[in-house]
Amino acid sequence: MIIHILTSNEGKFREISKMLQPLDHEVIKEDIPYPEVQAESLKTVVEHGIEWILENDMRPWMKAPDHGFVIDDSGLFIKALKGFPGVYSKYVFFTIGNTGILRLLEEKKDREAVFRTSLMFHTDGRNHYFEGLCRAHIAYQERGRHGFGYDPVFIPIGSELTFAEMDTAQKNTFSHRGKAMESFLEFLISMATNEG
Ligand code: ITT
Repeated sequence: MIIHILTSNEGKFREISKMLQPLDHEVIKEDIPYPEVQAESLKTVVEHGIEWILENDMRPWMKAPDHGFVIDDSGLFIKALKGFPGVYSKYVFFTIGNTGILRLLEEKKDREAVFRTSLMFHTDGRNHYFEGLCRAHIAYQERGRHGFGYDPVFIPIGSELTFAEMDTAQKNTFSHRGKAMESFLEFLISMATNEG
C-alpha cells in the first residue's frame, strides 16, 4: 500500500520511514499542516488532527483504496517540572529550546523524564491508534549532533548516550516513536495476512 506520513518534521519522517523499510510499502512525506488543539493528552491531539484534515483539507488519495496516512504527535514530560513541557513541547522547543529546559532544571537532582508518541493511522475510513513511550534522564548539558528537537538532552534508560549521539536505527530501538512504530508494523503485517 501507499503510506503517507503527514509531518513537517524531517527527523520524524526519517525515523518512521526507516522502520517501514523492511515492509513492502511506498512511503511518502506530505506537508499537510493541521492545528494542534490545546488538549491534555497527545491522543486527543492526533484524533482532532485527523478529524480536522478530513473535514478541511481532504486529498483524493485519502479515500482511495490501498492508501493510508499517519500522523504522530509527541511530547516530553519532565517529572521535576510536573510533566512540563508535555503537550506544549513544540511551542516550548521553539521558544526556550534545550538551553531553556536545562536552565529550568538547574539545581534539580531529579532528572527523570518520559517521551511519549501518539500515532494515528487512517485507512479505509477508519482510525487505528498506537502509542509508545521511552523513559529517560535529562542530561546536564547538550550532547551529540544527530536527531532533532530534544534529542541532545535525552538519555534513554539503558544507554549512556543521548539520542543525538545515536544514529536513526539505534534511536529507534529505544525510542517512544520506535515503540509506537513496532505496534503499527505488527498491525500492518496482520492486515496484510488477513487480506492475503
Ligand atoms: P509535526 O509536523 O509532525 O507535528 P513537530 O516537530 O511539530 O512535527 P511534535 O508536535 O510531535 O512534532 O513535537 C513536539 C516537539 O517535540 C517538537 O519540538 C519536536 O521537535 C520535539 N520532538 C518530537 N519527537 C522528538 C524526538 O523523537 N526527539 C526529540 N524531540 C522530539
